[in-house]
Amino acid sequence: MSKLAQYAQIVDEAARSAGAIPQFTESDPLGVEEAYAIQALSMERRLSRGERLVGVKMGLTSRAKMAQVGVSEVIWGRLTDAMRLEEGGSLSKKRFVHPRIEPELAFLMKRELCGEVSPAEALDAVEAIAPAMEVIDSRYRDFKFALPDVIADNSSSSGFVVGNWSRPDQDFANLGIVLEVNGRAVQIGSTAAILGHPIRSLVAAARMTAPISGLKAGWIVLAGGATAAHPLSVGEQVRLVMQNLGAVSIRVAE
Ligand code: OOG
Ligand code: MG
Repeated sequence: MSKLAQYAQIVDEAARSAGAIPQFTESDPLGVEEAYAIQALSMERRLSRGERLVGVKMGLTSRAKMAQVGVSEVIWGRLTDAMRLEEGGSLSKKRFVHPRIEPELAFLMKRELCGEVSPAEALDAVEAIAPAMEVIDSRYRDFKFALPDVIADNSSSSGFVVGNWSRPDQDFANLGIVLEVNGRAVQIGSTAAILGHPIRSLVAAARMTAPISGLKAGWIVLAGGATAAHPLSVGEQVRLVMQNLGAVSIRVAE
């Protein structure tokens, strides 16, 4: 087995067993391209077990997120059907190492989008938008990583929940965001925190996924956390309220 395939097996098994691993970069100064190759190989393992690719997540598209994890490059990862959580449902905390949740805006793609595109072209490829939350769970000890580590680990993605879809022909440049836990606001922000306008995240997604032929019709694209992420505890009821777009919620079970 090649080194990259071995690393892919390590992150994949860490995700399946919810066991923390040391950072690869502690012993091996991986490059970004190698890291994306590991991500692709670990995703192949999931797909060979029957999971289906349903979209991508963008990461570190806001200053709050960059500051929280100490990495300041935009990254992306893959979403599968098995990662999708039911709106209003619950997640089982023991399936994760140290899960956090963050408010996101989701795009539903009407058609393919690949390579260098303008914000107007990106918007034209969107079928709908929705409030969403992503559950991130770095497989690295203490949630600490360097850029290649987090990319290899599917950019920490481990779950997502999407609310009701709305038409994209409305102004979503600066929508208010409140992330509530048990009815109390824990994070407050705006969609403007996402690269100044969330559509810029979709433009970046089209460019960065060009090596896999870009975004496909029917895919979901998460634009990236607009605020810092909230660490989850058992018993919490988490709800995101997004101005004009509605709310989405999830409960944290044992
Ligand atoms: C990396 C993933 C970042 C986002 O929305 O910015 C991300 C992490 O924070 O562990 O999903
Ligand atoms: Mg995220």
